[in-house]
Amino acid sequence: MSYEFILTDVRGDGAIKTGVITLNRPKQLNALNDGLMDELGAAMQAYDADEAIGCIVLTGSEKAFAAGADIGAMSRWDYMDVYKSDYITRNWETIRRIRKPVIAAVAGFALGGGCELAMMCDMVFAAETAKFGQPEIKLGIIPGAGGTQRLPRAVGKAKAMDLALTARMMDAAEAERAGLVSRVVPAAELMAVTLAAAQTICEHSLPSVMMAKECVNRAYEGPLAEGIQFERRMFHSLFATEDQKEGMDAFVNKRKPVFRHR
Ligand code: DAK
Repeated sequence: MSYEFILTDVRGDGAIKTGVITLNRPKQLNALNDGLMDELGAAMQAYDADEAIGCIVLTGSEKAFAAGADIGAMSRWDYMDVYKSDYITRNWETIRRIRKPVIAAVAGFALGGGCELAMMCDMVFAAETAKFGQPEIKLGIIPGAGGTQRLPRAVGKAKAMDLALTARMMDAAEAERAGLVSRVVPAAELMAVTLAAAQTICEHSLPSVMMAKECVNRAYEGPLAEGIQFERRMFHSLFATEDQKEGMDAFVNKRKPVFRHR
């Protein structure tokens, strides 16, 4: 399938591989317009449905992961335009329905909707050049794709307020200290490190990977007691898989497991 605003590529040398999606509107610093978000959702869903894919990596350019929602397009819309078209919910939230792990590999700007898109992914790996921010307040709006909710959960109220109210940017080191980012690496190593982590994930049993993702997201999105109960049910259910028998038998017999992702 060919796309106008993104590039897709399959990477890895194992039986299960990584689907890479690269945002590709370089002249606009990957500003996220409706067409791009439709394509991103379609590409994510295609990888999610592909049995040969175990992990998805979402990345941008050296200069920008994404500099936000497309301000030029938004500047023409009024209340009824965004309300009636269900702006954001309609296509941005496709990524939240993806069941395989999604890693954001961020270099350069991740601002506004770009920062929100990174936060919708399961992990953020950052180049030392990465800059995160929610500068919507400068445009007379507020974060509208989950930023006011996910940012405080990731970095705490103090920093979330600071970023959303002053519009300042946070560099990669600060983002890692604050808990938004899992790893910071030199820009030249970003894709290699991210693809290596993705490959490691691909080698694990896919059902347990998917259930671990679902459980961690419960912790992030719901109350503790419900999350613990959900995790316990998922944990019990993994004893019904062939991969649990294989993984434990391999450990006991000191050999490498051969997962069949069942
Ligand atoms: N949209 C459209 N074009 C953008 C853009 C954006 N967000 N960001 C950059 N560009 C374009 C610039 O206009 C410029 O285009 P030309 O002039 O060359 O045609 C080109 O990309 C290069 O940008 P600069 O020349 O500005 O590059 P610099 O290196 O000087 O500056 C910058 C880089 C990232 C600091 C600067 O471009 C910048 O401040 N960009 C805007 C960042 C921003 O404000 N982002 C937040 C966007 S608002 C909602 C839900 C969600 C949202 C809204 C509503 N609802 C539910 C209703 C989300 C909103 C946002 O994300």
